[in-house]
Amino acid sequence: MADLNSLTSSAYRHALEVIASVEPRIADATRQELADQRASLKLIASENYASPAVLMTMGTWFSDKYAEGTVGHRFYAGCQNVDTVEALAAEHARELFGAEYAYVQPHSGIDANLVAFWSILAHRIESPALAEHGVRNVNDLTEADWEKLRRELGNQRLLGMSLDAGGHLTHGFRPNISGKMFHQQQYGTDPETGLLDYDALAAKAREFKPLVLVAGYSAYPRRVNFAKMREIADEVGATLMVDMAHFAGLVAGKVFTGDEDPVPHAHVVTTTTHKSLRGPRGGMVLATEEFAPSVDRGCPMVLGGPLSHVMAAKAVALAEARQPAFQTYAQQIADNAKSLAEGFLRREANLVTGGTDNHLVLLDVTSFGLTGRQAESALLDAGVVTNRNSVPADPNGAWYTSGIRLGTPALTTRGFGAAEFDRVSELIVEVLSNTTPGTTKAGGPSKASYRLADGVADRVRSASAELLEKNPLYPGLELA
Ligand code: DSN
Repeated sequence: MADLNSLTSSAYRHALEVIASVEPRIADATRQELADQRASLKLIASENYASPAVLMTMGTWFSDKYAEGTVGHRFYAGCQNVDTVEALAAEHARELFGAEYAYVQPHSGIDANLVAFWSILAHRIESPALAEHGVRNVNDLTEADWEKLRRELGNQRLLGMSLDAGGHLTHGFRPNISGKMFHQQQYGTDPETGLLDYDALAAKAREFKPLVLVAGYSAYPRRVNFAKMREIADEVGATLMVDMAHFAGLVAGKVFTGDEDPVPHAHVVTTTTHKSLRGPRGGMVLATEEFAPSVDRGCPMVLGGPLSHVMAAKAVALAEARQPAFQTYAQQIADNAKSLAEGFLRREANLVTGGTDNHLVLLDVTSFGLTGRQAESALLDAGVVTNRNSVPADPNGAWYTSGIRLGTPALTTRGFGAAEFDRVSELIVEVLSNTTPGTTKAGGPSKASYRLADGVADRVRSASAELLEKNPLYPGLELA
């Protein structure tokens, strides 16, 4: 048998020829995307590089199949192979995370969170209502019962981490549906340390008495004690939902264990599958047996037909994550983040919370005299792909921001280690300390325009190229 690299190269070359026979511009853009990803330092904390096996699994005829329902209970005929796929993906997820139940149909993180919210509402509201009305099934409730339930549904409370403290849009941010379907309040971090203050959070929970306490984050560079979160939830009668989208790979790879592993502590855990978990773009919900029946109704409650080709790719990615090598990878993600943070601190840059102990670093760029937007653009000019991000109580708001969020999962997949990440911090500081803010047309200070000193972008690009060439993306994959 040919080796895997040459099989992969040959498969992609042929696939691109087939695509080009219909729309050559898409084949060209696909080739270019690989070239661009290969040539840049990808530091977006929510991105990664899925394996060729995961990527290829998405390009099959499972894409054509409708399969609303659940395994063995579908609303379409001919779902026997989708059943195999979904059951396998769920089995891998349960085994990998030690979860009682796994639902692999959500198409994305927001879908997974919506399934979780509605499941918690349905579970917490239907169960007492069913008992109160002496019925066993929601279908037996009368229209008057439903009217009462609808009023109760619209009156529930959610407490989640605020966006500028590192939470996510779907954790009760006002403009998001999660901030509209619930009465919401947000918890932040300690203004001095930037760290979660569990006592303040508990006090807020006691006062607000939420139905749902959401833990998890997109831009908080620290670990969370989920045992404490569960204690707080139990004390106020809340359901603990953890969104582990960002750090699912660290949970899968056993870097986060004990109190830092959300699965034994939360009632419901949601995740995406494409970030540190390194799978296909999609979502997933894990739950206790108690919540499983309501999560299982994700379709038709919130979702339509599952993406069977993506569920297949989830199964492949989860099988990869069950290999011992994934634990080594996950530990390296955390070690690399530490090295990146230490590199910044040695070079006198400011980090929110003063460091990291997960996969991301939040660099406060105000000490360089820049907004996040200026820093993001200057870095991109030098081939460093990051995203601007709010810092707690951000004076520049959510559009311009004052921070840059940097994550290590993608470059760790390429093989970068602690020394390379130290060099990355040096290159980033070189760009930022050679960038000056521009002015508006009226002559005032601009939050968007900037000037990167001559020669810096080229110098940083060529230094990055050395690192990138030593750690190739998809080594051995050749499209020409
Ligand atoms: N957009 C993802 C992130 O970058 O964190 C989360 O939805």
